[in-house]
Amino acid sequence: MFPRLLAVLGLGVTGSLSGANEQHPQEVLSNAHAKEPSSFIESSIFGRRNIDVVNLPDSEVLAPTYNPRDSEEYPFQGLGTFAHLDFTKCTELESSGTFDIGIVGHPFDLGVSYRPGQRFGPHAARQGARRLSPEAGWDMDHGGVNPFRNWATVTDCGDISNTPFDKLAAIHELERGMEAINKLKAKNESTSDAVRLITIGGDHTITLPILRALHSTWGRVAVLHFDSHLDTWNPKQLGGGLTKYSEVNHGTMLHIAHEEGLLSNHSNMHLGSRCALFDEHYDLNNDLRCGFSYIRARELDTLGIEKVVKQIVKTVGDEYVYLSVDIDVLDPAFAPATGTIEPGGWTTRELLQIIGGLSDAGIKIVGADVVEFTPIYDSVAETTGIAVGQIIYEILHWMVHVPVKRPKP
Ligand SMILES: *[C@@H]1O[C@H](CO)[C@@H](O)[C@H](O)[C@H]1NC(C)=O
Ligand SMILES: *[C@@H]1O[C@H](CO)[C@@H](O)[C@H](O)[C@H]1NC(C)=O
Ligand SMILES: [Mn+2]
Repeated sequence: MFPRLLAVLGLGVTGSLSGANEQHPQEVLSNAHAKEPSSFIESSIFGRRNIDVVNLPDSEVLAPTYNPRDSEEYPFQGLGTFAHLDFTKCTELESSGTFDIGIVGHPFDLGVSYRPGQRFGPHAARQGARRLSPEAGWDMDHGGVNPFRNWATVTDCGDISNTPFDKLAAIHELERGMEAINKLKAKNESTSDAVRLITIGGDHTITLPILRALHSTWGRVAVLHFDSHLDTWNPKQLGGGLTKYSEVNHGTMLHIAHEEGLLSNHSNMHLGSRCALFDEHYDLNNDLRCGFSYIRARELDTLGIEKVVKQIVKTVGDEYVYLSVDIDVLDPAFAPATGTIEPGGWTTRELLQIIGGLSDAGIKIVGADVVEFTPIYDSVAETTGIAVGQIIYEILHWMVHVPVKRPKP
């Protein structure tokens, strides 16, 4: 799809159209095959022309530089799967081994403390990714790799259905859905023997059911948590003590994940932190107890990308890594549409560059989410949705670049 568009714009994927075929549309239109215009109106570009397009010699038509497929879609067309991927209802698959990497939506926002609306995130992130496509997925920033057309079969798994009326029931539905998908065999088992998922949130609470579902396959995982907030808050500080529902929310899920033994003991990290604390000492002490260290957003200016990546690599080593990107890690200039906004964050380019650095370092990624996108607050230019789509594309590159094998039982 794109390549033809690019070819028309003179930006052919394989370079410009080659010598002999080089002819401008105007020349094609005014060639000898058309009969002489009888008036100015007919000769102007607004006039009707009797061009026998079908019988034009091939060389005079702008030749496509690729083979169009039957299913080709232009960016603004199609049913709206992520990056025009094929759709697979992964939670109800009867046959295993049909894909390697899935994009899955968790439309859930019952755990938010400030701006709601993350239940619309998966849909809007797919819209934000409509400019991406397997047919034009080769990437200047990744040595020309097309992550949709490499060793891995990538699919859009659709959304995991969950009730909007009961938070705990919804969290269990999300966990059961993720378990069902994680159990499937990967298609290219010789390269990477577990299916891996990139989840589109949903508020940050969804990371808890995801980590629960991953545990039986991977054991404790090191969480790389890109977020302006800590999200290890003790429910006693944030929301807890009211009902059994109030403890679990988008600021306590990492605390609960630690208590449940889902997290690595010491290798988890917050990246891009810049939030206010409830207490002078308690929050950070509790955070340390939950196994986290952190690099604050402002430290990027003194450390630079390279040292940030090095510090992360040193911390996680060869542990299995789960990546959780709260879109509020970005500055509101780059991602205004989020639940709990904090000025002074990273740029989209800086985040992509750090994620790319972790991929280059071969960090073993077993799953990922991008959460807290609240499209009702987005700009008319879809600023946040497009950023979310691009971050998922970058994570996909990482999963393709670093195949993983399940731990031996
Ligand atoms: C499986 O992965 C290998 C690379 O590790 C690749 O050469 C092969 O083509 C892949 N198989 C399929 C069916 O895509
Ligand atoms: C992590 O901590 C748990 C609970 O204290 C302990 O059982 C486990 O051995 C520790 N794992 C490692 C790798 O240190
Ligand atoms: Mn968060």
